[in-house]
Amino acid sequence: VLSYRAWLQYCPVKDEEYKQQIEAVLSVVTVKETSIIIDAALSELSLGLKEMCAFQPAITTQSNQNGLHITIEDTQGKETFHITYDKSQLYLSAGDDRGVLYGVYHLLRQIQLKTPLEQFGVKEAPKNPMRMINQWDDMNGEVERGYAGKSFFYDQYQFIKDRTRVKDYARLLSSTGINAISINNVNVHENETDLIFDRYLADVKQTADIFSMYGIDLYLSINYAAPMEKGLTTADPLDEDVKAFWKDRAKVIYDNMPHFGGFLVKADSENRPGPFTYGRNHAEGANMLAEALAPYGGKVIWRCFVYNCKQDWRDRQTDRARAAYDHFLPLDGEFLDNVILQIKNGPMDFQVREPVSPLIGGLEKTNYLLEFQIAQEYLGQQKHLVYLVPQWKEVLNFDTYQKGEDTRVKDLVSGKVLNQKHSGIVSVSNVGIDVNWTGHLMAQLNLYGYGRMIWNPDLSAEAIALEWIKQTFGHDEALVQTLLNIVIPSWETYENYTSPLGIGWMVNISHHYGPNIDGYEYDNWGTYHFADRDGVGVDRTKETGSGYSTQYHKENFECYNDVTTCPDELLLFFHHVPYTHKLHSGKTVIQHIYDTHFKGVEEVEEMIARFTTLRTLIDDARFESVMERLNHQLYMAKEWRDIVNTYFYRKSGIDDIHGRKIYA
Ligand code: BDP
Repeated sequence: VLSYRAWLQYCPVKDEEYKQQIEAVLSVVTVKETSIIIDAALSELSLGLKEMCAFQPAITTQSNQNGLHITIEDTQGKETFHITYDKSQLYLSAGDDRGVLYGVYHLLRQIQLKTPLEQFGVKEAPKNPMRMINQWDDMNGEVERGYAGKSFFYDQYQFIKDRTRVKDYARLLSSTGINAISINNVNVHENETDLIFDRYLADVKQTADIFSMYGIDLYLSINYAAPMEKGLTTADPLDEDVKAFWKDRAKVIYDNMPHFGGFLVKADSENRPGPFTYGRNHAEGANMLAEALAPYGGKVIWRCFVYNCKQDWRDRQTDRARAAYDHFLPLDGEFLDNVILQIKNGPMDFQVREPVSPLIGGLEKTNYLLEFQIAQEYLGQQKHLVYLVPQWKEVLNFDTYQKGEDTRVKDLVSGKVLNQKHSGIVSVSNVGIDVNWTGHLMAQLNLYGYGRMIWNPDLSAEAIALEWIKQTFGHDEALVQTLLNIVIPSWETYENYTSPLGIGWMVNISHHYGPNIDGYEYDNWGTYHFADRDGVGVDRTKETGSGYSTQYHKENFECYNDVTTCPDELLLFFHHVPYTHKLHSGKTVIQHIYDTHFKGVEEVEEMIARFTTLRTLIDDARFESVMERLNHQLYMAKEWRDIVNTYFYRKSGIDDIHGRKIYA
């Protein structure tokens, strides 16, 4: 099925001349080294060439023939590759076997993109050392915030026997450069602690082996209170029995799986247990695990999504946005060097628009990963077409001013500025057992784009989308341009018809789909818009608000804290203003709300009109599946428009200056 193959379509090359050129340089492959990763790379190469060019390369260790010459030069740096083309010879020299794998995927991509051979030459090194995916799969077979069907890892507390999908997933991920994965939900439920016990260890190992063929390290999420599930009376990190418990687990795990990556931990967050129960801080909590894993080179990835989820906005200090920074900045420098903090991109929770978490730009002496969410929990749950790379790139290009001007997030998370021992980017996955992996076929682009973007944050959102479109749908010019025009503005479109000006939320509680302006307003999850008859927005200024703005360096603090300089798109995140407040755009807040909501719906209508022109250029199955979702998106966009506009019209009593009909 085409949709299952995603961007590894390997469609037959129709241009005979090109095919012959490819055959001339790839029919013999010389490689001396062997490893399981090199084997996987060679079989992928054979598969791709067979499907695209109808030949399979002869693999040899010694050859003076023309062809592809693969070598490993370990002076070159881990995971790097260098391809040169020289008169019917192609050279792929890599820093290690992962570099070979990435180089081979690069070659296959070029063939899919019909790149002329003379342009195959390239020198590549991943910008981010860790490039990770978090699965939120539960062992009962559900996927938390999964919008593409159930898990393809587990069903009813068993690993699914047929591993074909897991292997194909590993291929898809490694083709974009992903090198680490955690395979179970950060919320570790009952029975799932058995993942680190005999009951499941053999299955975990089998899974780890599949991923390691593709250069991907496997991690497990653990329950901080696991010792208590296994009979201890405490999970206190300073307790000797607790320490012994984890040391013993580490030994057993690494005896089985020397290539195991480590633990991912959600502690003291949304009702999960953690060191706070014992009066310990998060450095004490994480370091205890880190000591257990250190002898084996294991890592502890420790999430910073820590806030009190049972607390209303009672006083300035209880602003949820402040929590991660308030908890973790004072611990900077106290974590062992195999601990890596995991920081969500914004201070709240994967909203359509948030400022960048001030922990990034704040921490100086701590390893960390930036966390994104590919799953569109708050962005239309893979029923709406939203291309996320433009949003992520804004985060990566944000200037923190940590070391003066031009200290951008992308250079901090890559380790370039602070030289952390471990650094990189991680994201919550968006896949499930649906045939097309991601529910919405177009959501495949976010998975592909994530991998490509974190390999090289300087690739443009357009360039990434172009690669994906051509590999997925082919090269027809009208098709490529039309799809590009659909995906590029789609994040902004989604923002237009949902919550305005950085305020976020306004979704139905718990499942987070569809509009509900006051859904969370009087609840205790710390998410508010404070709309009343006079105005809207959250005051996070230093003087009269929560003081969240003070968590940024001076330049950003001043910009955000001052209502006259705060960027429009974040205005209501930082300020409570009257509906008549004038934005930089010249519009009032209320008029902006009306205008963007009408515009958002019109943009979805335009998306549909554009997509309709592709009927003859895309196979029926894929066309229909996308069309169906676009129609639903339009229905929902109207619902958002009408509910948001009506709500603010009633609160403010202010008419639309264009006299459009506001009521549903
Ligand atoms: C929120 C999700 C929740 C996750 C949590 C997390 O609603 O399901 O468990 O984040 O990141 O976005 O831990």
